[in-house]
Amino acid sequence: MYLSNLFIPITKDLPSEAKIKSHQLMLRAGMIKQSAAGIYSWLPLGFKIMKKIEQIVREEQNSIGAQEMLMPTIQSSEIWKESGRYEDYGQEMLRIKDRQGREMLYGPTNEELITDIFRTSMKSYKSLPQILYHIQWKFRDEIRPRFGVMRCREFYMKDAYSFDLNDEDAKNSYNKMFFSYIKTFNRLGLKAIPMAAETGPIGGDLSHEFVILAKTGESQVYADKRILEIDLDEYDASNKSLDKMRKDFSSIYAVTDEKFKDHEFNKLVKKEDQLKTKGIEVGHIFYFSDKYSKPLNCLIDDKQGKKTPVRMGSYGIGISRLVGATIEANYNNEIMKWPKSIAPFDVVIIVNISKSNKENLEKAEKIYKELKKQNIDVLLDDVEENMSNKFKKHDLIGIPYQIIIGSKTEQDKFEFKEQNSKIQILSLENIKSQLKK
Ligand code: 5CA
Repeated sequence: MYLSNLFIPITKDLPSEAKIKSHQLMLRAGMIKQSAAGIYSWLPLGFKIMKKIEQIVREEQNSIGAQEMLMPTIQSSEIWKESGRYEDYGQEMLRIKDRQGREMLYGPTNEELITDIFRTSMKSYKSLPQILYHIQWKFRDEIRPRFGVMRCREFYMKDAYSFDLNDEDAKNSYNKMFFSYIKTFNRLGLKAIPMAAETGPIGGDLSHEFVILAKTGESQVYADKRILEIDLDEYDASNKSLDKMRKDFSSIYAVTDEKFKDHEFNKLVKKEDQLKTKGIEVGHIFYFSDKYSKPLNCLIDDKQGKKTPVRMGSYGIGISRLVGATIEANYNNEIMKWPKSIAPFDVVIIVNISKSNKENLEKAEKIYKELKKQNIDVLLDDVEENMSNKFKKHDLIGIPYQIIIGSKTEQDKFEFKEQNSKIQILSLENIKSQLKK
C-alpha cells in the first residue's frame, strides 16, 4: 500500500471529551470517527488493526474446538421475556418497534438467542459438549459512554457459549476457555490478569474478568503483586489437568472491586505485596449452569433418558475495546506501539522525496516489490513532505519497523530501524531476514 492512496485522515484537532491517550491517539491517527455519542465508524487503519485482533481471537477459539457462527444484531423481545431479563436489563437495552408494532431490541448479549437455537436443535447428551461463538456488534445504551472505543454504546464482541450435560463437564469447558484466554491475550502482546469477579446481569456463580493494568482503566482492582510474575511463556502445561492449569493462573489473590473485602485482602496478602490499582477489563467469562436453560426449557436427555436442563457458560472478549486497551498498555507520549502480531503493517518505507529527486522513490519502489514478494505487508510513504514531519507521523502510527531512504542511503545498504532501537545499516537480504523472523 502506498501512503498517498491510504485513507488516513491524520488530525491535530481533538475534541475536549478525548481525555485518555488511546482515544486521542486513535482520533489523531485517523483510526476512528465518532458518528454519535459512543458510536464510531472504523476507518481503514483502525479497522485493519481490529480485524487482526479478531483473527487471533478466532484462531484461539477454533483451536479449542469452538465453532463459529453468526447471530443477528436485532433480536425479538419474546425470548428475553421468557428468561425474565427483558425488564431486568433496564435502560441499557435499546428497544425498537418494527412496523407491525412488535417489540424488538438491539442485542446487548446473546444468552437467550443461543439458548433458543440450542433448545430447538439438540435433544440428547450424545450431542454434547458443544461450544458455539460469534463475533458481532452489540449495543448497550451506556449512561456515560466515554474514553473512545473503551466504553461505547455500539461495540464489537466475541461471545462464546458452552453447553454440557452436568456441572462437572461444564466446569471443564469453563477451564478450557479460561486457558485459551490466557493464550489469546499473550498472542496479542498483553498481560491480562484473570481476576475473580462478580457476575452482574449475566448471572451465575463462577466468573473471571481478564484485566490489563493501566492507570486509565475504569475497574478498581486489588492483587497480590506476585501474580504479575506468572508467565505463559515459561509455563509447562504438560501432564497438567485443565483444572490445575486454571488454578495455577488464578490462585494468587486478584479481585475486582465488587469482590474486594478489606479484611480478606490484609489477611491473605502481605503488606509489601499489596497492589491496589486500576485496570481495563478486556474479557469476562461466566459459568451460570441452568440460569437460562431452565426458564427457556432447554432440556437434554441424559444417559438414563431423563430430561435435564443443559449446563451453560458464556465467554466474552471486547474486540473493539482491545484496540484502545492495547494502546493504553504500550504508548509512549505521542508514539503508538503495536505488537507485531496486530500491527497495521509489518514495515514502512519512509522516502525522502523532492521534486528534483525521484531516485529515492525508484529505490524504494524496488524494495517495496521485493518485500511484497515475500508476503511482507509494507507501507510506502511516497508523500512529498519534509522528513521530520514524516518521522512524527510514523511515530504516531506505530508500525514496528522502518526502512529509511534518504541522503544516507548507499548503493545497496539501507537504514533500518526497529521502534525504540538504534538505526542499523543493512543490505536488503538482511532486512528481509529480520522481517521474516
Ligand atoms: N454475555 C457475556 C459474556 S459473552 C457478556 O456480555 N459479558 S460482558 O458484559 O462482560 O462483556 C464482555 C466484554 O465486552 C467485556 O469484558 C468488555 O471487554 C467488552 N465490553 C462490555 N461493555 C463494553 C462497552 N460498553 N464498550 C466496549 N466494550 C465493552
